Amino acid sequence: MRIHGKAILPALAMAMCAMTAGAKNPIVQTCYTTDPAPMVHDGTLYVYTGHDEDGADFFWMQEWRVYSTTDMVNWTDHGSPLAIEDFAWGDDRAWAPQCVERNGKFYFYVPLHSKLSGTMAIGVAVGDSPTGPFKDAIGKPLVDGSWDYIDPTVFIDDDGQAYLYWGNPEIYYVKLNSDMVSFDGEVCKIEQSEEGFGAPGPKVREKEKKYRDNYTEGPWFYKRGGKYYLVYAAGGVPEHIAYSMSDSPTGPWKYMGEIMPLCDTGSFTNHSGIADYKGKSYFFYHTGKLPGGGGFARSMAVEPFEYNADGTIPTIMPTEEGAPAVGTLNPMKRVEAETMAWSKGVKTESNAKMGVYVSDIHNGDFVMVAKADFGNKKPKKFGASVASALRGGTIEVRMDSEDGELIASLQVPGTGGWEEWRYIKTPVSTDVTGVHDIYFVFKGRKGPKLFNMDYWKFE
Ligand code: FUB
Repeated sequence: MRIHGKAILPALAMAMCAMTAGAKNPIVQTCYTTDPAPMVHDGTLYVYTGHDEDGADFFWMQEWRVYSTTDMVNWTDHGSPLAIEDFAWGDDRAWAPQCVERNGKFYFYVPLHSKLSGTMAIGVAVGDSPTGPFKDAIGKPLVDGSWDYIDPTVFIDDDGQAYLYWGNPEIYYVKLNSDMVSFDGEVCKIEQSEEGFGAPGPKVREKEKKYRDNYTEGPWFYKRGGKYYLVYAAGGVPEHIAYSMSDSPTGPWKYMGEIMPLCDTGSFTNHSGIADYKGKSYFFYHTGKLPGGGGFARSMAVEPFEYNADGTIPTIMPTEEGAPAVGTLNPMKRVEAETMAWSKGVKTESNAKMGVYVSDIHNGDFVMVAKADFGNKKPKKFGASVASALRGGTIEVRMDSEDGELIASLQVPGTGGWEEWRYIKTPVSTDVTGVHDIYFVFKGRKGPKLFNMDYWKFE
């Protein structure tokens, strides 16, 4: 690097890289992740997402995925614990999900195309852990029979009453029974009005009239400080995010304005979810910003924000930086390779025995974890669980940037199969202390897949 013809000292260049490293948007680089729905449970923030297929020309989505973090910068890929084939009555369009916990069970609400009605429906799966496994809770749709029936959002009020809202372009709700998988009575439709949502309902809108806004889809329903919030995609396509507030869980609603205005994100949809975690508030949404991304190749992103003193939500703009760290990662214990703050080139796969692991590793790819806190440990060894059906390669362990100081170099041999795992160790060449971003830079023959990586640790 040169400024005014003078070379900046390599150490300073490295320090600058270290300052700018960390997490970035989009949160996940190994596949496209859509329609993020956050849930905090037991000190961990989980996000449930859809999954746009590579090269898709529509929302031909097959599965839902789960990611988690405890520091907002390193995200663990839990794979896909729920897919279309888990619903015998569904055949297409694994769209925007939400998962909530009640009495130790996790209820995963999803829209999908119904074989029964030939339109969209909402199903509910249940599991004993936030990452599943999940199974269809009732063997049939919870609601079925309309193309409007997408994008479920669920909130359990302080009195124990749970509400399920959903819909595009109408807004519907039911009061769920305490079993979370049934409801009594009819599906209710919210009467949209200019006061409530910026425009009257889609059937009575005047074509030529310019309204303040209009509800489109993707509701996110929650309560804070005694007020109810309905955050949603608005304005038709392309979508921005707006919200309404109410003193009661079923309205009347008051339109409160835009949260995330129309921006150049490369995606004509947007879809939001909001959660408080470790004393801060976070706004999740999606963009088309991952390389190769677009309207049918979307990726979740996150922005920290603070509510205004009166409980209203400020304008939130998409950024590349995303959320700052609210914790560190312990590199001295086993860390799953699929826990990462950023990566280049790699994918993840999973199987029943190993769970999720990093795959598609080629020469020049890397995985980075942010804020690894070595304290004063000065580890002597670095080890990783790896598998290769071909000739393997090398894991270069570098500090603070992709070409930062090399602290270990692990030679990965062919192990006899892509799922023939071996744990291999190598010495650490430097005394490493303090907090660092760690880059695992993969090297080997140019062209072929090198190896898979399941977990790593410093000893
Ligand atoms: O991801 C498919 C659909 O696109 C969702 O259900 C909508 O909210 C929009 O994001």
